[in-house]
Amino acid sequence: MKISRAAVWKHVRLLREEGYSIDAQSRLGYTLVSVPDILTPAEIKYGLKTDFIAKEIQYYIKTESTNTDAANLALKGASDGTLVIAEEQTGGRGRLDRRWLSRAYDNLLMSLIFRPKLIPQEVFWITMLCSVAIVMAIKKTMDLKTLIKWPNDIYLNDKKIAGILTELSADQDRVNYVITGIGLNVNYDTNAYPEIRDIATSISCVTGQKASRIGLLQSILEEIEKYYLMLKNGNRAGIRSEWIQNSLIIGKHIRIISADSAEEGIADTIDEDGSLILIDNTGKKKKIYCGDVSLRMNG
Ligand code: BT5
Repeated sequence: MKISRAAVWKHVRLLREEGYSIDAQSRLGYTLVSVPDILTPAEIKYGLKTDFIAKEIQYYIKTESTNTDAANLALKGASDGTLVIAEEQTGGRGRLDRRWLSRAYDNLLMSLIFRPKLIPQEVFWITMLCSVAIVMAIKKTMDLKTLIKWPNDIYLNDKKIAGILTELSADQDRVNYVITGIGLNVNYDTNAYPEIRDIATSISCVTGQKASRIGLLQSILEEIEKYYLMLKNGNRAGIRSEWIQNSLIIGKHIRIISADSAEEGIADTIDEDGSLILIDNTGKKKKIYCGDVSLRMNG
């Protein structure tokens, strides 16, 4: 392909503006020295080994909430596996309209659109498989052991490193789409937000080094595809067993707090319907549905 020197120079200048470091030597040409840790669709797709997860990507430098964007895209017919990702959110949210805090370019802020053949009561499987996928990806790429805190958090060294927010649109007996939002602290600095300093952590907080977000993101997407295929193929037991093996709470004394009650006991297991089985102080088994409960560890 013929391309003029001026055109090459223009592209190099644009890449430099995006953060790519490019050396120029007369007569030898240009050398790519380093790529920035940005989450553009081209960077995400380069080397990504998935068939349908993140084949479609919507990227924002700044947006209100990737979950809201993903819901809007899903309404317009976006396909199963579409990824929405942002460098910064102005209205990142958790459950019950709690806030999700993240400085621009530090962390992973993303939402995936799923179109599973599930009834609304089975949607917890999506949260469950995404939790397992995140744990596996952090282990593979960072060699760090994280644990899942029912129903929707990932912990590292007893502090929260990731939160998952699953939202859905459904008729009575059929899911139209599921949006799973993931906030994962990669290079979050504990001084960034005093209000979560004591409860939050990140990869870099633990390793003492800045981590590359793109490699971790690709691994998460690949693991999500793997476990989503397990769900599609009917291997729910496989997902549940990985979840149980990587649980922070099973066997521990916990307290479950909801708007109008509190229950205490030992977390026994997670049932096939997504509920938590609690053995209370009298030895009686109780089923706890996730709804809007908070879970505290009593040691
Ligand atoms: C969650 O809610 O943990 C789900 C968070 C999901 C965030 C993602 S980011 C991409 C997508 N777009 C969105 O708008 N949301 C999703 P919940 O269990 O309600 O926990 C919220 C609580 O976690 C807050 O009240 C804080 O105490 C704490 N928190 C906030 N930011 C945090 C952070 N960066 N790291 C750890 N904890 C945090």
